Amino acid sequence: MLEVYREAIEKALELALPAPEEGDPAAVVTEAMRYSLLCGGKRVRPALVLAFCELCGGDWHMSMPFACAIELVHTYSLIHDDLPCMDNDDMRRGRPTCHKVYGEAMALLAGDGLLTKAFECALEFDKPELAALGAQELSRLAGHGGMVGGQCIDLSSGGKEVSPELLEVMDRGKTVALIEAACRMGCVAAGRCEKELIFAAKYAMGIGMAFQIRDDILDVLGDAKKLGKNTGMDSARDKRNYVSLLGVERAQELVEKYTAGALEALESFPGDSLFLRSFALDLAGRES
Ligand code: GRG
Repeated sequence: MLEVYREAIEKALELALPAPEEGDPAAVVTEAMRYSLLCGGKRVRPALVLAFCELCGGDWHMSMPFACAIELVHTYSLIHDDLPCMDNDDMRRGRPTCHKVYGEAMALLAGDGLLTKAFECALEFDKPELAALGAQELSRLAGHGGMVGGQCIDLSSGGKEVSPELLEVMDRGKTVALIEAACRMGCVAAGRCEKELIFAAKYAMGIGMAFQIRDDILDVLGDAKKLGKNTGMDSARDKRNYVSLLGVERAQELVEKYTAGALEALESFPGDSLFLRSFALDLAGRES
């Protein structure tokens, strides 16, 4: 199913952000947006939108505007995170980062363009009331109370000792928040109510934390070619993470613990959760 979802997501993203028309004086910003968006991310977050819509009894095709919206926000966050004023990375998704190709100012604009385009996409959802709800979820979780807040803690904590509690707050913002938005927006697309949204958030907490801690492990043990980005970056920047705090073995134990929490959350859904179960298990052992 993941391949079916991924193929549909690629097509929808291409349609959402077509190549600029010839003679467009602002073509370069669209090209920079497309450069980062259409180059083979894992599409974890949009796949979660589609899968949660299906789990809640909806037609997953209908939730595609939400799936595109979440990938647009995710891609903007990667472009901005890679800028010299933030993490200063030169490789992403297997190729030079946006600012390396288009320059810093254009990369900043490309991120802005993707973020604003995301809300245009979300609001194209077929039912206006649910479109507004989905956009609200995305805005709340991507903003200062979610992903932006997590990034703020990340930037302020470089080179400092960080408690496990603060690390969790940071990762809940930086990583879990957007994954939570994806799961909850899938439920919203299917017209589900508060009860399902709460269990979707619980699943997101489990896989989101597991995803981030696995990311910390791969930063130490992973293969840069497979990952499409440089490794060893947290220690090079003197940043604390779960591996520096606990070591690889205990960090992987935490990955398993959070994954078990995600699987437990799925038990509250009457629908077929086989895909989301194996998705959680695959992410817990991912190599890329
Ligand atoms: C700049 C507001 C702002 C936020 C940046 C995305 C992010 C927040 C920081 C990137 C660094 C990082 C380790 C984030 C944690 C989330 C994460 C592991 C992102 C990478 O997501 P993947 O692996 O990437 O799903 P692909 O390329 O596959 O989509």
